[in-house]
Order: sequence, then C-alpha cells, then structure tokens
Amino acid sequence: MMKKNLIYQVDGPLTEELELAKSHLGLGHLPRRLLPDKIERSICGFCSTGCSLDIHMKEGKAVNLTPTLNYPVNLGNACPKGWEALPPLRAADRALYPLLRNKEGRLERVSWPEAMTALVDNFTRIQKTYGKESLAFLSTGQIVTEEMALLGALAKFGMGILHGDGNTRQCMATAVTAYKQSFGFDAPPYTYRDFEESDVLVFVGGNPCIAHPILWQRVLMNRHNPEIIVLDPRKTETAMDATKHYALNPKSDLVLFYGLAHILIQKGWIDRDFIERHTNHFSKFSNHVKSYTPDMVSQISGLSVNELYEFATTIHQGKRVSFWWTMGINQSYEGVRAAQAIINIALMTGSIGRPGTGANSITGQCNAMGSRLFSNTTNLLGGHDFLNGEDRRKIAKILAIDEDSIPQKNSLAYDEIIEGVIGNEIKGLWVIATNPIHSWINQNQLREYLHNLEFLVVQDMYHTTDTAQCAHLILPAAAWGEKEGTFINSERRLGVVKKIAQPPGEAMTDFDIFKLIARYWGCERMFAQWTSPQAVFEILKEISRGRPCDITGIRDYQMLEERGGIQWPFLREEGLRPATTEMTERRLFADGRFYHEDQKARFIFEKEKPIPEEVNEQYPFVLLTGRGTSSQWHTQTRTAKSAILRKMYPEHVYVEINPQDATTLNIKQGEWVRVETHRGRVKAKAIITPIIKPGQIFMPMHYVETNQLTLAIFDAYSRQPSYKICAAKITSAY
Ligand SMILES: Nc1nc2c(c(=O)[nH]1)N[C@H]1C(S)=C(S)[C@@H](COP(=O)(O)OP(=O)(O)OC[C@H]3O[C@@H](n4cnc5c(=O)[nH]c(N)nc54)[C@H](O)[C@@H]3O)O[C@H]1N2
Ligand SMILES: Nc1nc2c(c(=O)[nH]1)N[C@H]1C(S)=C(S)[C@@H](COP(=O)(O)OP(=O)(O)OC[C@H]3O[C@@H](n4cnc5c(=O)[nH]c(N)nc54)[C@H](O)[C@@H]3O)O[C@H]1N2
Ligand code: SF4
Ligand SMILES: [Mo]
Repeated sequence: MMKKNLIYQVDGPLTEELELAKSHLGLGHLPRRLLPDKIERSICGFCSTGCSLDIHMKEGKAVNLTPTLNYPVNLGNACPKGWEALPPLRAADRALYPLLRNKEGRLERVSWPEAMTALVDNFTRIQKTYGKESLAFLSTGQIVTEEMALLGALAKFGMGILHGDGNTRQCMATAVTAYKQSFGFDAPPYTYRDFEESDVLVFVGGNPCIAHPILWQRVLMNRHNPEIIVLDPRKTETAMDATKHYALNPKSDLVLFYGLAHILIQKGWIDRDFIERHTNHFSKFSNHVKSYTPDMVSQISGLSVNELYEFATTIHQGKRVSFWWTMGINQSYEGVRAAQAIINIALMTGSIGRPGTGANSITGQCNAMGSRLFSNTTNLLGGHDFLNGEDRRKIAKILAIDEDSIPQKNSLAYDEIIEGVIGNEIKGLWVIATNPIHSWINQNQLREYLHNLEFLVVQDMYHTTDTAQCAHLILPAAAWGEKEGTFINSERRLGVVKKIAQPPGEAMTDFDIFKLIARYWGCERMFAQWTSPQAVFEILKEISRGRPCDITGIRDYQMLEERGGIQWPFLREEGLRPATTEMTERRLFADGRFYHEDQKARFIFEKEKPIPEEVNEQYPFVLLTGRGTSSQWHTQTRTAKSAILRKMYPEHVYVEINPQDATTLNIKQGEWVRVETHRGRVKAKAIITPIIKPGQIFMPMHYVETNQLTLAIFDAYSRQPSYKICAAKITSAY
C-alpha cells in the first residue's frame, strides 16, 4: 500500500537490493549523490505487525527508507507510520540530557551522575521509610526484548522492587490470561499465512484497516474468495470492506458466541472427534450454552435470529475458518471469558492447527509479545512462575544469582499500582516508555493523586510527554533506530532492530541506562553477563530451553536476518537444518497437543455480567473508544512529529455521532460539542457519520481528552481496563 511517489534518477550501478526496490516501487532513476551507500534492515517500531524496513544509509546517516520486498511479513508494504519512522527521531523536543526538578519546582538540566544519585537516594530512602512494597515500575511493549528483560531483572532481582507491570496490561492481558487458561501457555497459534489460507475469516472487535493495515493487505491477498465477517458495533473501514458486518450491541460478544455455540451444537455442526481427543469440559460447556437460545441471544446482541443462523451456517460451511480478535474483546470487564467464548468455537469446530484456522489474538505494540514472555513483570522470565520454587531455582541458576533475590510473590497489576499511588502506599514510581497520564483509564483520578508520589522517574525519548511533565526526574532515552535488539511480532516471529542513528545529546539507550542504574545501585555484579543486547539474547535463549517458547535454535541476530525472522518455538535441532518454508511460516497445535499437562485444551465459560455503567436518561449515549487513523500512534508523542502524518489526521479531538442523533440534538458537522461522563467533561469536534449507530458515540484514544471520560472497570481475571464502554451525554459547547 502507500507507495511513495518519488522520482529518482540513476547515474551509476546499483546494489541488487536497490535494483529490486526501484523496480518494485517504480521509482525511476536516482542520482548518484542520493544513492545510499548501504541498506540496513530493521523491524518497524510501531505496531505488532512487525514489518521490515530497509533503511537507506548515506555517510553513516539514515536518509530514507523503503519497506523490505521479500520479508515474509510485509512483502514490500508499509503503512504511513512505517514510511515516516525517521522524522520522530529528529524532533525538537527529544530529551537530550537528564532533567531533575529543583526546589522551585522547575525541571533543570543535570549530569548523568547527578541523575543517578538522585534516583538511588530517593528510591532507597522511600524503600527504607515506607517498606519494600512502596516502589513500583511501569514498563512497556515498545522496547527491545533484551532491554525489557534487563529492566525486569534489574528492578526485581537487583533493586528489590516487588511491583512492576507494563502497558501490555492495557492491551494484551486478556488474551494472555485466556490462552493460559485454555491452552496452558500464552501462545497465539497462527502464522500470517493463515490470512491468505482461510475461506472464512471472522474479525471480532478489531479494525485492522486502521490498526494493522499490512495484515489487512494479507487478507486482500487471499485467493479463496473468502467470507469476511466483522463483528463491531461500528461500521468501520474494516466492516465496510468485509463481506458481512454484524453491528452487534457493545459488549454482547460473550452472549453472541454462546448463542453461536448453541446453534452449532443443536445442528450437530461440531467436530466430535477433535473435541474427544484434544479437549476437556465440552459436555459442561454444552450444558451451559443450552439456555442461550437464538431468541434470547438476538435480544441481547441486536442481531436477528436469521442473522445468527446465517453466521452459524457460514462457519459450518467453511473448510478453513479463522477467528481474529483485538481490543473490542480484550478491553472489557469480561474480556477473558469473551476471548474464551471465541476459543471455544474454534475448538468445537476443530478450527485450530490447520492452515487458515485458529483462535487468533492480534497483538498491539511492536514488542508486546516480547514483553509477555521476557519482561519479568506478570510472570518470571520466559513464562515461568514466581510462585514456583523449581522455576525460581532454574532461573537463579541460569542467571548465576542468589535464589533469594527472586520475589516469591506476584506483582501488583497496573490498576493495583495506581490504586497504591492513590492510597498512599506506592511512594516511588519509575515509568519506562509509556505515557500513562494520557493512556490510563479515568485519567483525572490519576492526575489528582499523582502528587502522592515522592519520586516519579520518567524514562522517555521526549521530555514533553504528559507523564514526563509530571516527573521529578526525566531520563533521556535513545529511541527505536538508535539501538539494537529483537522484537517479537504477533505471529511469534523474532526480528532484529538495528542502530541506524546516534542518540541525540546525552540520551542513552534504555539498555545503557539500566546498566548505569545497576552500577549506582550497587548490584552491577549481578549483571556481569548482561554486557550487550546480543549477550542478553544468549541468556534468554537459555531461559527458553524446553519451554513452549524455546528459541535455542536461533544462532544469533544474523541468522534471524538471513531467514527473514524466525517464529517461536525454534529448537536447536531445527537450527542445524537448512531453512524451509515450514520453518518460517508455521502455526501451533498441528498435532492437537496443547500445553496443559494432559495436552488437552479446556472449554472455559461463565455467565455474562451486567454492563457496569448502563446508559440512562441523563447519560443516554454509549461511549466507545479506540484507534482513529492509521497515521496516529497512541498518545501521539511520535507520530505528531511527522509533518506528513500530521496532514493525515484531524488536528483536534473529535467525537463520532450518528446523523439521527445529531439532528435530534441540533448539532452541525464540525461544530464543537461537550462530551460528559460521570468522570469528566471535555470539548470535541462533532463528526457526524453513519459509521456509528444511533445511541452510541466514538472517541479516538490519540487525544488526551478521551481518557478523562472513561470508566475504571477491569476484567476480574486479566485486570485489563474496560476502555470501550461507559455512559455519556453530549451537549452543545456554547
Ligand atoms: N494506527 C494505529 N495502529 C495501531 C495502534 C495505534 O495507536 N494506531 N495501536 C496498536 C495497539 S497497541 C493495539 S492494542 C491495536 C488495537 O487494534 P484494534 O483493537 O483493532 O483497535 P481499536 O480501535 O482499539 O478497537 C477495535 C474495534 O473494537 C470495536 N469495539 C468496541 N467495543 C466493542 C465490543 O463490545 N464488541 C466488539 N466486537 N467490538 C467493539 C471498536 O468499535 C473498534 O472499531 O492497534 C495497534 N495498531
Ligand atoms: N481510551 C482508550 N485508552 C487506551 C486504549 C484505547 O483503546 N482506548 N488503548 C490502550 C492500549 S491497547 C495501549 S497499548 C496503550 C498505549 O499507551 P502508552 O503506552 O501510554 O502510549 P504511547 O504513546 O505508545 O507511549 C509510549 C511512550 O514511550 C516513549 N518511547 C518510545 N520509544 C521509546 C524508547 O525506545 N525508550 C523509551 N524510554 N521511551 C520510548 C514515547 O515517547 C511515549 O511517551 O493505551 C491504552 N489506552
Ligand atoms: S503496519 Fe505496523 S509494523 Fe507495519 S509499517 Fe505500519 S506501524 Fe510499522
Ligand atoms: Mo495496545
């Protein structure tokens, strides 16, 4: 997609790479002086698709980029963010040196040693005064795996910080928990090839046209004339492009999938053999869904009884049916059970382990998958268990550290850490590569209590983020492109990130910052093996040995590059064989063996819960939130720095309103309106559009206003915030 329209001229021989790029992109001719002297290949640092980008280097500087042609993920494509990956590095508000808040309350430039002393003095003082549990860190899905692992190990084993979570809690926790409970390990089973091999694709609560455009390209490459079903309350770009859109009522997914199971069982459209051999608890599940009659499900979901049968028939007639879900499912007060309701359908129809099938959660950030396995937050490194003595001993041995330095309890979840701040129990917080003051749910509450923190450290590439502005200490970090390491994408593919630019000013890589902190904290010796990202990669390989995520067969970064990335698991024996397509494009569970001890998957289910905040006369609208455009990334610290991307999205926060509601409320296109919930009140521009149904409104998360309105409710099992539903009202702003 999105090809740059450049006219190039050639006056000399080209490298093979450039010849290819030129012919593919139709670039014409490139003058010698503009020719790069080298191409560096790197994985994009925005979303979890994991596209490969060829960075054009000229005299040691990154001057341009083109998407990699023969990479098995993006096949020569990139979305606007990928094309514009370089400008955010050169922004004027890059954090150039450490900043410490002085007595007058202003952030003031200090040296690295001063910054380190301030961090260590304050954090140790807080630990001494308020106890070990009074410190916490919030990490991210957007730094390389090797940095995540170092952060997690340093904080928990070295500094004795017991509580650490990440922004993946806002995003993937539901899928993680659902997979763990159903399959026995957190393992999205698919390969992107499945987008091309299905004859029925069901997208639930995902808008890939906007959020994963290159994956949508893969869907468009499907040659089987597939049925594409989209379940989303809004008629999104994806829904418009689908063969069928079911505009279900918000948060009726769980009931809808139980109703679907009811019909499939009633009609006998299930795979008894697969159920028998590879699953547990089907008969209980079958009993459970008896009461989810088409009439009842129709009432709750808003789909007609005919539509329910039509949906079931399409699934039954499909030979290769795949289910894909994203935040419309994960970000819910009953997200885990809703995700499992999808998994159950895949299991009962035997739609797993074969090409073009699967119960597939698409991840969000470039390294959400790395964070899930190796951040040492919600689980002990490598999907191990903090509560399990054997696991602790194993990790201590591999890392050559004292077993007692590994916490014997799980960390507080993100929301519990925030509760701790509000309740004055957490007094020191270290935030790395995430921007909670914008992205956390019910933001006004967090802002109100932030002053409870005696020391807030923010480690970011910019000093201007909403969170950095509240910090006592800002640590200037190098960004994607200024450091090396690996990312793991949605289909479990590891890829290499390259250093193609120098960090500005005194900014350092997160890796080097962590090492420096270790030195000042006095636990440097514990990390003697952790000399470089490549050295850490070797440690992680060892930790993964014998686990479902075994990567011992990956020789080194170079092998990853040579093979166009490698999906886990990849065992040592495989690494010794010549590469084949089966090795680089593959799915899990082809043998029907899951990760529970008896190797069977489980049917898990529960009665639905009431919507936490129903609409009423005073707040008559359901407020939905999510991604706005393919050119905006989250809290916009990066994408707002590209002049090209800025032209591609609305400057001001907006709210989508159905034309019918706009007429009733006498609201005109583009006019400022006031959107209000029990938590707050903001101004937004009205976008009047039939994308959104009457009675619902939608606001994108990219503007700081949106989370002033959201309701802080969490899934009971995953503790993921339920960003996507609350009651709101709209009035004219004047
Ligand atoms: N351009 C861009 N791409 C991104 C990102 C970005 O910020 N910008 N972020 C990345 C990240 S971290 C993530 S997690 C992914 C998110 O990717 P997506 O999950 O695809 O994006 P969202 O827009 O948050 O939510 C998807 C859809 O869920 C729908 N929805 C809301 N409530 C319900 C419901 O109750 N049921 C159903 N079935 N649907 C519902 C919304 O209408 C919305 O269209 O995107 C990744 N890609
Ligand atoms: N209402 C609503 N809210 C939501 C969502 C929603 O759908 N609706 N979605 C949620 C989801 S799925 C997500 S993932 C979160 C995302 O929320 P955040 O994680 O808060 O969003 P980002 O803007 O990606 O923040 C990343 C920060 O890291 C910095 N950074 C980038 N690269 C580096 C680096 O290499 N090193 C360091 N140290 N810093 C770096 C960036 O400048 C930025 O400040 O938002 C959540 N919030
Ligand atoms: S789809 Fe995702 S990984 Fe690919 S270029 Fe866009 S932001 Fe980067
Ligand atoms: Mo996310």
